[in-house]
Amino acid sequence: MNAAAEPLVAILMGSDSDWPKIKAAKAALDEFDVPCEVRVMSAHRTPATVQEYASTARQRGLRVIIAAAGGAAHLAGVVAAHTTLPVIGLPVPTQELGGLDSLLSTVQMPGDVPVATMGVGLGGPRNAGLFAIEILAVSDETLGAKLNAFKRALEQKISAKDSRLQETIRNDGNR
Ligand code: RP5
Repeated sequence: MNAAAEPLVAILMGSDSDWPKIKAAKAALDEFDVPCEVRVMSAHRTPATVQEYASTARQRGLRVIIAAAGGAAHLAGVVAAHTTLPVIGLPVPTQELGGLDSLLSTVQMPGDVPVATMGVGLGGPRNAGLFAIEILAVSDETLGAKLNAFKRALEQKISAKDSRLQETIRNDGNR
């Protein structure tokens, strides 16, 4: 897979003001060479565009949709209402209520319309990208192997941090 190929993942956001806060989702997809498209559309400001996009997404070859929004964050839910593709909800932090508003509006879906909601804050966007990759990897062995390598590298990274911390604690104790 590569970025020039037809997109398998869509990253949608309610406003371009969301982009700086969520672009780690695309960085994760790029890291794994998963082609994606990035669009701004709003459940409230451009509802017809959202309906058209979501209801034709599967036939256009998309496999997973990440939907990010802040405040009264209904984008992921509305997208999920119009598609059978898996939808990953990404609540965007807000100045007013810190993102709790976005989180609750995204996660509290009624039964029969699932949205897999990520956390608010730094980890959420990256996890949205990685979760999309994990969904694709269910039927893609190459991607599965890349995820295994990623997990091994993560293990090594944290183990190195642990060794460094032990060293720091020993040195502190010797002072
Ligand atoms: C939401 O309203 C968007 O997802 C964004 O997080 C928030 C504010 O949008 P702007 O007023 O910055 O365009 O729909």
